[in-house]
Amino acid sequence: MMSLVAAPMAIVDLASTAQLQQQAAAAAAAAAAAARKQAMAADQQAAGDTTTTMGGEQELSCSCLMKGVRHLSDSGITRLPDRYVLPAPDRPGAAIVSSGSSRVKLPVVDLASLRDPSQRAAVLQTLDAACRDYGFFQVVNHGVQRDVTGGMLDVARRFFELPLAERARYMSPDVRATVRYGTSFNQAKDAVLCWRDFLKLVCQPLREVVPSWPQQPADLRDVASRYAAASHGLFMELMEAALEALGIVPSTAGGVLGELAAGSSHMMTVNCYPACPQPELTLGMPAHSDYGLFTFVLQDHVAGLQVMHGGRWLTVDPIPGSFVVNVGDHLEIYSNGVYKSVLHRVGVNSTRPRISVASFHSLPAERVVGPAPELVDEEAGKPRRYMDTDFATFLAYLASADGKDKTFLQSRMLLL
Ligand SMILES: O=C(O)CCC(=O)C(=O)O
Repeated sequence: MMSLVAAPMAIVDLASTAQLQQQAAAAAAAAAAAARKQAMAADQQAAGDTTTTMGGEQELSCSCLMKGVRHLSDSGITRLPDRYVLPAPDRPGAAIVSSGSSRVKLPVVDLASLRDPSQRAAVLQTLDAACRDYGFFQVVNHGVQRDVTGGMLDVARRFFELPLAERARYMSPDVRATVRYGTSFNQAKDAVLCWRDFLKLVCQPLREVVPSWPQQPADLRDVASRYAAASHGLFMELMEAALEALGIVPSTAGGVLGELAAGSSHMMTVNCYPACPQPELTLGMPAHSDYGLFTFVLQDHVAGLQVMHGGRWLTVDPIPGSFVVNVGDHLEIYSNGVYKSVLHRVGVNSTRPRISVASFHSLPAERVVGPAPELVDEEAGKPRRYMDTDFATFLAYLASADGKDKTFLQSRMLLL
């Protein structure tokens, strides 16, 4: 038992240790800030940007903005540049905070239970209800090792810490490039920029594309390819479960699953949302739905993802080590509207950077997707609700005027 004399000594020791730690931390932070400034100056020189520091933050050049938000955040800006300020009706209303009434615990799909024949039916019901109602759920007990998920988040964070000149090697205007580094949502078109930098990696066929992925950090290819393989495995398992829940008979389901096993489309977006000086005025990503069948999101412990439900934006409470999974446009179309591809967006905050990894899984790009014949029956009051679609239709939609006032999914709906 500790004596009464020893206790105050211990407190004094702890207090002084804390002071020393604070001093050491302050010195380390000052050194890191100086190093960052030096690295930024080198970056600016490398990229030929001499206007950045001359006119203050409101006069940031366009080329500087296109260097992304990590670059801006590192420069220590205290006011959001105008190009990031959303019109008042589109603003998130409030910065993402760590707790609050609009936080949501999404339905949870336990994969260990799904794999247990005695519990499978109950889990299928949970999955089915989640896809019909929220279009979103969290997957736990999935069996993907922590070193794979944690390793992916860690290598993602280290990628965005690389000097800009290294990251910029992967900038490309080609949306079909197997590797693409960029900023905002669609930087060529966005009238207002988003507070996000990203690295997009095409993941299919994995062995063929990995050699084109970034060489730095040195373990990125190994870690990200192990993660991509695990994500694809889970996708196949959840697709099989979703088809079963929809009542699509195994022979037909075998057809779609067989097609997916033979070749699918799989793209991974690694997102970086640095701390933002005025998070209430902007978004990390605007409201959108996803194009494919299912999207898997791996996020760190910082909240940011918001889901539209019942006319309100709800912030998803992250469950460490889990995946947030959402129904994409293709699955809404294939299920003839039974499952919902729901709008979601990303809010940012002023203190904590956030990393997420979104994996988009679907059928091959050239495959035409329409409602499953099993789910269309005019006489039973289940008319076909969507036109067939493929990637070319999607690209045509992006280039058309339709994109201004309709989502892609709305543009594929049949008027009944
Ligand atoms: O960062 C997130 O949580 C979501 C990312 C997302 O919606 C996307 O990449 O499409």
